[in-house]
Amino acid sequence: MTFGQPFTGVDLGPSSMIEEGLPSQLSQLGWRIENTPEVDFATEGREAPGARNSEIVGGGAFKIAELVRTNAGEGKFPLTLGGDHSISIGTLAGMLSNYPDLGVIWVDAHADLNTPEISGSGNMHGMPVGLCTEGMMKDEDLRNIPGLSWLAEKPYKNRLKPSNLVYVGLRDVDLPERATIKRLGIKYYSMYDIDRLGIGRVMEGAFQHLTESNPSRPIHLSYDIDAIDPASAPATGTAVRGGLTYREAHYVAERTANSGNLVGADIVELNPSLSDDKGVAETTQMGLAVVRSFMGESII
Ligand code: 6HN
Ligand code: MN
Ligand code: MN
Repeated sequence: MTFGQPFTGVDLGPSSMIEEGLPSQLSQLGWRIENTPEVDFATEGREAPGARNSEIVGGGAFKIAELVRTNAGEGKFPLTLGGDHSISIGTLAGMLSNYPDLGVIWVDAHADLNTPEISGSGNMHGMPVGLCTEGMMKDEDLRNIPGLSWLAEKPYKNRLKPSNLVYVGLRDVDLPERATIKRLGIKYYSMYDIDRLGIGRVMEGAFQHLTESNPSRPIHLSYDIDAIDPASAPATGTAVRGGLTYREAHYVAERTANSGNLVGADIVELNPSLSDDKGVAETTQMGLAVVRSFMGESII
């Protein structure tokens, strides 16, 4: 999926990671892998004001939601490789249909909390949280956006509760998103908080927030590779300086795996066409390392 943002090439992220050995690396960790064929997306469609390519993006997200919903429903762990972050409209909806009380850790430089009404860019990779979180969109508004009406119907009507969401890594948040974070009381750890507390205490705080009322709360991790500093992960479309270090990026994933609560995950926004060979190799290896870490790889 590339239609949630302006750059071509982000659809090559999954094949980069797969060609560099993701399946065998996961097998080595003890996972049995069932490879779902690449999702076929439309290439043209209608759009609503404020939501570029909404029919392509929303229609694609629906296909992803169906796959995630059925696989998670069979007790499998859906690992979704992006593609731009609009794919998480589908993963969130699919996970929420199985787990209404789902917790979400959103690791990203950005909050992705826009809606067509408040987005400055109209790019839908900035909207997955905004479209799937309670207190944001009315069903009647969803029904009027080409590609998104399915989100207003069963089994995809469940919304993420704002109190079940934690952000890690924020450093480029639009003004309407800031107001929304405050309005909904969403827990966040920005880069300022990571500097202040250290990544160890940040992740303790994140898990305390998500599990204090329900120790076995199922958790979904949505990991945007642009959360990581461009020094370690340059091949991405909306790079922002001052991000997670190489070790912090691992630790977020490792601590999440150790919780025992993880039931699904996304890795998104690796774009192998946006850097030189060295940058692409570094970013791909970074993505693989992060995935292995949240899928259970440990140092000892
Ligand atoms: N991502 N907040 C900006 C926008 O256009 O809405 C950037 C979004 C980036 C989205 O990185 O997944
Ligand atoms: Mn994102
Ligand atoms: Mn981002």
